[in-house]
Amino acid sequence: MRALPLAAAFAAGTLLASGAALAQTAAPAPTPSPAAPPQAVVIAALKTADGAEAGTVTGYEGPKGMIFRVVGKGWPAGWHAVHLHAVGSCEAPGFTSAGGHVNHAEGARPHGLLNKDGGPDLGDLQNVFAAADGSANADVYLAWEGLDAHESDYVDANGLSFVVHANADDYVSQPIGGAGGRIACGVFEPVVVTAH
Ligand SMILES: [Cu+2]
Repeated sequence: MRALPLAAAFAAGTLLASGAALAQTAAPAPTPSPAAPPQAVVIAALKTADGAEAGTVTGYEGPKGMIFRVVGKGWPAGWHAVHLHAVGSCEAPGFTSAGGHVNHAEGARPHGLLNKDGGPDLGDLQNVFAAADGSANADVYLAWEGLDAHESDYVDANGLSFVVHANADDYVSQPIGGAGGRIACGVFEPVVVTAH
């Protein structure tokens, strides 16, 4: 539910208060309504190189960045790099059709969340750990602060993919932090909000 504009909410509250005063009754203390849950804006279904389901990634947008909720299954145990890749295409087995990390020819940045020479690029995210049973659960955050681009650059004509790598990202080395091969991939689709 969309929040009321502040002025409208204030006016409604004033009317309620004056009505209660006219009726000479004790108005119950207003109960704060719970904050609206975040609304997903994009979702990707992950698949492995052999076509098996590998979980989902759901993106939530905020004013200064995005949370990507990762729910993985069937991943090799241990740490894995996850990145946003620039093309919405996941052709097995190599997933090279997903292209490189989201970045921009103008003002391109080197890879690495811990890179001291101008990183990170626009596809860099935090590593995700998979348990012995292959499950993985994490929220990874993409901050737009200090970046030249924001969400409008992500779902462009080429789309956008989420790629899981074989190894952890060291957050420094080029071009992908030593993350190794691509073991799972999913194309982001917009989440369509249906009216009730
Ligand atoms: Cu990558």
